[in-house]
Amino acid sequence: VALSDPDLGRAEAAAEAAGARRIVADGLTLIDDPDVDAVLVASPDPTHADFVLACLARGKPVLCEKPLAPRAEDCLRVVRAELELGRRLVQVGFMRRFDPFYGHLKDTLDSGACGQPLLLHCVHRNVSAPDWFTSEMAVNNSAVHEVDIVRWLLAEEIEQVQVIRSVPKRGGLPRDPILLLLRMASGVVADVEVFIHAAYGYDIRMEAVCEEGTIDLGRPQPPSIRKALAVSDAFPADWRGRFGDAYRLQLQSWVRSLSGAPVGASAWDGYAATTVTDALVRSLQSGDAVSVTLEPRPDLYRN
Ligand code: ISE
Repeated sequence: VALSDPDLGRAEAAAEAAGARRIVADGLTLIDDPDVDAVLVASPDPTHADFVLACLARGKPVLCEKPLAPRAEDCLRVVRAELELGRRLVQVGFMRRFDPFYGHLKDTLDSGACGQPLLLHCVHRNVSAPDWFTSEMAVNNSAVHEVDIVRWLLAEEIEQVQVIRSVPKRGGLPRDPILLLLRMASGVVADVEVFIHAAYGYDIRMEAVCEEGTIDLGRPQPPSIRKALAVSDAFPADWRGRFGDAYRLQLQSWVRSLSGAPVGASAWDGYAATTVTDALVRSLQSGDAVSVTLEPRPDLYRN
């Protein structure tokens, strides 16, 4: 129906591709438009919470890109507004929950085929980032995906975190790569390598180490090429190549959910994930282990 972007050229191109009937000057005008039934927020992270609150004030369902907000206090404002409404209208775009490979990993974990999980090893490597990307964003914009997926896979909360710094890559971020340690309520530990300027490709990995065996996250397999005495296989340049199906499946189930029950990550999940990344940002600065304390989970967010 309508599309908004501060960059008019991009707005026009996106409106044409999506068949949008009008381009609106700003997000709040779009949310106000009586023809708009539901809203997808994909704006810069610090603007998310206010757009989502505007949707709630008008009773419109909203799919908001992750993170719900870069700081937990803003996520909490959204949770409180939704509690006041008494029904869930917010979905947070943690699209990995819709990725068939993570889905398979979760099914295998839940089946108990490999026994209880003991450790998770995760890798999150990007080719590079624009020069406005900061070390804090490596945590609250990038690693927030692992924070959410680890909570979802193990169905428990993260209670303590620590950031271990390594030798930074020359010419990159002041702290890149970094290693995150996430300790779950059960004692299971997840380690996450985050390397924003890894250069060679977009590479997301996870291995769950369980009592009887391990489960490796797969990935879509591009054709492998044998040539000049070598075998090679390509990496996508960014997340669109790796998670295209996850985004499509997420959008399809969000659209279906508009006439049924909510799906995907809730505002509470957005709040929980950002509370963890807030603690990680504190540890990034101090190097110390930091405890994570969540508000009590309201009934609205119990499944
Ligand atoms: C980006 O915003 C994303 O959401 C990607 O999925 C993630 O891999 C990347 O690190 C983020 O910057």
